[in-house]
Amino acid sequence: MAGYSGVDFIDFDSQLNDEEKLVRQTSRQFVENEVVPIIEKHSREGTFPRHLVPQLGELGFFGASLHGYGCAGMSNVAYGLVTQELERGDSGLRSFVSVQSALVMYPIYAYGSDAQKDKWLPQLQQGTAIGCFGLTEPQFGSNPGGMLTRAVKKGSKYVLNGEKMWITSGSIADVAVVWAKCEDDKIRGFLVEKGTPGFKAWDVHGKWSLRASVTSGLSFSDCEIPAENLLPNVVGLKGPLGCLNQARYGIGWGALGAAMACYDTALQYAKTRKQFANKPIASHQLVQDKLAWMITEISKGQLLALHVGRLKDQNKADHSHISMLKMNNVAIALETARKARDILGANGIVDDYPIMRHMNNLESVYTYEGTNDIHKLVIGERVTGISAFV
Ligand code: TGC
Ligand code: FAD
Repeated sequence: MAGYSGVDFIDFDSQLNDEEKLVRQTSRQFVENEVVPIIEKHSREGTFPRHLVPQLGELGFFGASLHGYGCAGMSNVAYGLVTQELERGDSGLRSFVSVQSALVMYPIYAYGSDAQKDKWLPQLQQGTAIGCFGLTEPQFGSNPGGMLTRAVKKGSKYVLNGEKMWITSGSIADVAVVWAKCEDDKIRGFLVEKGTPGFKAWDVHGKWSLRASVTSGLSFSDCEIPAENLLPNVVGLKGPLGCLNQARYGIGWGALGAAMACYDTALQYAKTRKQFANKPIASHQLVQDKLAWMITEISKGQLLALHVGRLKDQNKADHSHISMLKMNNVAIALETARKARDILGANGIVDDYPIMRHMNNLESVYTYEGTNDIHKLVIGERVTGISAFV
C-alpha cells in the first residue's frame, strides 16, 4: 500500500476546499506512517494500538467538529474526510475515534453541565482520558428503548443496576456515558467513572471482526454515582439517538476508506497478476466488471457523503439522510471488500493484504450503530409515514 494517493474517479477533489484537502492529507499521512505498518500485527494479536491515542489527540481528531475546550472546530466534511482516512487504516481505529468524539464528547458537549464539560472535554480531546458509550444491552440491541438498566435517585446519589454489552473501549475507558431508565420510566444519561464501586468492565474475546478494537461488557451492581453525574439537558431516547446521528455520519465516510483500501489493492493486484496467455487478470472483462462496480459505488458513496456533510454543516441534515448514508456506504464497502477478495484469489485470504481484515471489520460496521435493515426501516418510515419496527 506504499505510495497510496487516494481514490478519485470523478474529480471529487474539485468539490473540496483547501482546508478539507489539507486535513485529509494530514490524516492520510498519519495512517500511512503510523497505522499501516503496525495494524495487521495488532489485528492478528487482538490488541488495540493504544500508543496512537495521544497522537490522535494532538492531531485534533477527537471531537474534531466541536468548538472550544481545545477542539479543532472542523467542518463536518473535514471531519468526515478524517474518518475516511482512519478507516482506510482500520475500522477499529475509526471506531475508537467515533466513540470518543461522537458518543462521549458530543453528549457531554450537547447535554452536559458546565462542570461536566470543563472536567471531561479537554482531557477527552487530548486523549489523556478515554470514554465509552453504553446503550446496547444483552437483550436490547436494535430496540434500545426496551433497556432494563435502572437508575434510582437516593438523596444526592443515583444507584445504577444493569448490564451493557458490546461496548467499544469499555474496559479501557476512564468515563462511561451510560443510558438508564429512571423511576419515571424515562431514559437519561449518566457519567460513570472508572473505579466506581459496583461498576465492572470485561472484554469480549473470540471476535473475528474489529480485532484491533476493545469490545467490552459493563455491569452495574448497586453502583452509586453522584447526582451531579446526570447529564442534565436531555430526557428520553432522543438523547442517545442524537449521539448516534453524529457517529453514523462519521461511519458513512469511514466505510468509504475501507472500500478504497480494498479497491486500490485489487486494482494494483489485477494489473500485475497474470493468468492465461501471460495476460494480466485486469484484461479480462469479468475482472473489469468487478472493478467498474467498485469504483462506481465508491464514487456514488463519496457524493452522498459530501452532500450529507454539506447539509450537516448548514444544520439541514435529517437523521434519515444520515441513515441512508450509513446504510448505503457500509453495504457497498462490504461488497467491495468481497469482490476485492475474489480478485486476489488465494492471496485474498492472507494478511499480506488488508482485504480480509477490512471485510471482517465491515461485518461489525454493518451491524453496529443500527443494522443495515434498521436503517432501511428508518428510511421506509420517512417516505411512507408508517413505522414498520414492530
Ligand atoms: P422512536 O419512537 O422512533 O424515537 C424515540 C424518540 O427519539 C427521536 N428520534 C431521534 N432523535 C434523534 N436522532 C435520531 N436518529 C432519532 N430517531 C428517533 C424520536 O423523534 C423520538 O423523540 P420524542 O421527542 O418523540 O421522544 O424510537 P423507537 O423506540 O421506535 O426506535 C427507533 C429506532 C429503531 C430507529 C432506534 O431505536 C434505533 O436507531 N435503533 C438502533 C440502535 C442502535 O443504533 N444502537 C447503536 C448502539 S451504539 C453503537 O453501536 C456504537 S458502535 C461504535 C463504534 O465502535 O463505532
Ligand atoms: P439484534 O437487534 O438482535 O438484531 C439481529 C437481527 O435482527 C439483525 O439483522 C436486525 O436487523 C434484525 N432486526 C431487529 N429488529 C428488527 C425489526 N424490527 N425488523 C426487521 N429486522 C429486525 N453498542 C453500544 O451501545 N456501544 C458501543 O460502543 C457498541 N460497540 C459495538 C462494537 C461492536 C464490535 C459490535 C458488534 C456492536 C457494538 N454495539 C455497541 C452494539 C450494536 O449497536 C448492536 O449490536 C446493534 O445495535 C444490533 O443489536 P443486536 O446485536 O442486539 O442485534
